[in-house]
Amino acid sequence: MTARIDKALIADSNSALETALQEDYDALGVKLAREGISIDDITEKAKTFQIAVPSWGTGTGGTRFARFPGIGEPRNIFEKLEDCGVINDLSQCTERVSPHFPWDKVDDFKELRGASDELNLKWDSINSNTFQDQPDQKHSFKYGSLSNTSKDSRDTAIAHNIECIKWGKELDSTTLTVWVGDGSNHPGQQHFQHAFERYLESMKEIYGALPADWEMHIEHKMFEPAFYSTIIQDWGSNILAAMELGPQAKSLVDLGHHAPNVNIEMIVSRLIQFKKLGGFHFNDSKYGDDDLDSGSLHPYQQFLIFNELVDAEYRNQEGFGPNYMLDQSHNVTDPIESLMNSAASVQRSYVSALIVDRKALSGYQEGNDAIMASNTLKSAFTTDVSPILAMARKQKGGAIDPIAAYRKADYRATVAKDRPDLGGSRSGIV
Ligand SMILES: [Mn+2]
Repeated sequence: MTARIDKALIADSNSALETALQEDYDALGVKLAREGISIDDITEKAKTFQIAVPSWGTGTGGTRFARFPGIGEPRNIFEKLEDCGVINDLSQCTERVSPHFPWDKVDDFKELRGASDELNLKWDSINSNTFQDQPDQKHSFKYGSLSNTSKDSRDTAIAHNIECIKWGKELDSTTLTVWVGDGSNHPGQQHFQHAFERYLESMKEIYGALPADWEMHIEHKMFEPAFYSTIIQDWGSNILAAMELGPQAKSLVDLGHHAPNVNIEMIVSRLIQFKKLGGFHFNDSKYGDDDLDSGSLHPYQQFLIFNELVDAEYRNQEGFGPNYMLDQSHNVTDPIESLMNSAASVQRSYVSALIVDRKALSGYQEGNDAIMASNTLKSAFTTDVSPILAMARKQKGGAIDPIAAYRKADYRATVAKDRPDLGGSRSGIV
């Protein structure tokens, strides 16, 4: 693991920016102090923020039409980890990696654990994959996995999820995330209730294999690959399944998995209220499940979600402590740059939500003062908290400007020598 960014390069890159940062930080500190907020307290909170990087996000994504990989792309989980190490070294808020099995399966999990330890990385949620058939698979998932009409296919999917728990234990993970593409493409193709019953029956078997300190996160998605109906289509089906399974089962919110204009922050509030918010997959969306970079289109929505999260954090809401993770597809950018940008974007929403005047907001809500309640949120959202984010990174040994430092390091060109293009598929999603 020699491909990490040199600490001296980060320090050098920071030295040119330090004076301006201090000036901006002091100016913001004066403004916040007027509002009764200590900027240093907020910076300390910002330093605790963590969001996991998905292992699959380190490679160039694609559509079903094509994929255009860049140079020096990681070819296996060890190289993906190296890239995650770079992201965390510069960003200082992404110390966890979320693997996807069997894509990231290795023969020796101790070796993988050693590699992550060496890079100061930990493991987040384990993602199972029953949305495609593996080369040697006897019972297909073509007509679904956990809800398939074939018991053999269902058992294959159950066994894979239980194996994921076993691998996850080796990595000290404590969460299994289950997303299935099961559903139907034609009206009448599937009996809705029977299919959901089969799904729940399968999930109960997996739930039964969860260690006591684990959670199972259920991810809903409106459509694709099933374009008419999907078994866990929305947060309603999701929370029903989670409630049916038990307290270790919770719902996961992927921002791209809702119909356009759905009020996601209210869904988040509902899940928090009933102790069912397991975690997030952050990304942004214009039309559907676009998997655009987090905060690139709807930063206010992302802020409003964090307004709910910070509210729950301050109220010490029972059962609250969701996992944060990015889940995006980088089609035209360097994935490392997109992931650093996105981690900072989500962190920005967290910090902006921290400076909301909650006492004033509560008063305006009680008094039905809609304009002032809205303005209270807008005031926090429009305050540029960039100096806090940069200071938090700098104090933790990261880069004031992560992308500038990354480009200066010429990382891709360096690793490209050790990572020759394998000439793999350039067709779309594979
Ligand atoms: Mn997702």
